[in-house]
Amino acid sequence: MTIAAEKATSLKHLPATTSGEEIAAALSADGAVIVDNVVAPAAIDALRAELEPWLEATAVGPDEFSGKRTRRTGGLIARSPTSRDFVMHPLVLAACAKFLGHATSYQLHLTQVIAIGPGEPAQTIHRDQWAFDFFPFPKGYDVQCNTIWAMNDFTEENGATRVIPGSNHLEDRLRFEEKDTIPAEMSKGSILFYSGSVYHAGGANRSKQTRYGVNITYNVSWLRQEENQYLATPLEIARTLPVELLRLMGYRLGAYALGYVDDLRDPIEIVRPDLKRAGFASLPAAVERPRTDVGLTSSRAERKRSA
Ligand SMILES: O=C(O)CCC(=O)C(=O)O
Ligand SMILES: [Fe+2]
Repeated sequence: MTIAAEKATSLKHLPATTSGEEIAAALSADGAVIVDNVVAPAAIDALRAELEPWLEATAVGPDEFSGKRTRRTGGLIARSPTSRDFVMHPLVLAACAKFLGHATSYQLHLTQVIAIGPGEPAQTIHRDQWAFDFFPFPKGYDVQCNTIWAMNDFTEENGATRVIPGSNHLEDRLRFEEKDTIPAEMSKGSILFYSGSVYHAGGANRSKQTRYGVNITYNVSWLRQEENQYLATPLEIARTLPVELLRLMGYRLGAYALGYVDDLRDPIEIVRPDLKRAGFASLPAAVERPRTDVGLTSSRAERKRSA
């Protein structure tokens, strides 16, 4: 398939003063949007300084998709206190809350510095939601809200993420080539937001410098997390974290009962026994009034109309 006739020539940019609503609207429309200069370069430098020993110790990828000249350093919450401010950035959380608002809640999916080394070829163009065993989610039901923070300027030459704007509306399992994509060029401290449904890839690094991006992604909390947050952050560190961050990491019930511990206990109790409460919260409204707006329970005629 070729989409050359409709190919977008640029990605939408929003200022740092934008809102979660505007980001979510752009994500629904195009599957990707850049928010410029969300943090000052000094904030990125602080993150980089904390992570430097870990970045240096990380091996290159084991396969072509991970990138044999690319280093992926995860476990950021345990390894870098500064990273927690990135994970919890209010603008990002506002965008996630809106974009994934059709689910009861969302959670942290993974944290990873992606350092694409010189000479790395372009990654295969993909949808991140293929990680869920290629499940064909209904069109319009997005399960991921993703960020890549530029740790240095992203340029076409150094491997800026390649995106196909609008491809979130296309069929699943399509194959594309680099010429179908555009580079998400942005300055250090800016964020590329992209959905799990948009086709994209890490770019080829044809420069002499490594391209550093912090990939922090979020998903609806009825799905499994890509990075195991419970094991990536030791319990002794988890006990020191703010409750909102723990909740985001998955120490919560996803929807009504997902992830409970032994006698229907909320997992937050294991980390913070002081937060113990009796039983589950009351049944969420969704249980009493099944949803009909996601295309799963609607009649064939309704599905046809909305297609
Ligand atoms: O590093 C990038 O720019 C994107 C990488 C990516 O899309 C992935 O690894 O899933
Ligand atoms: Fe990806």
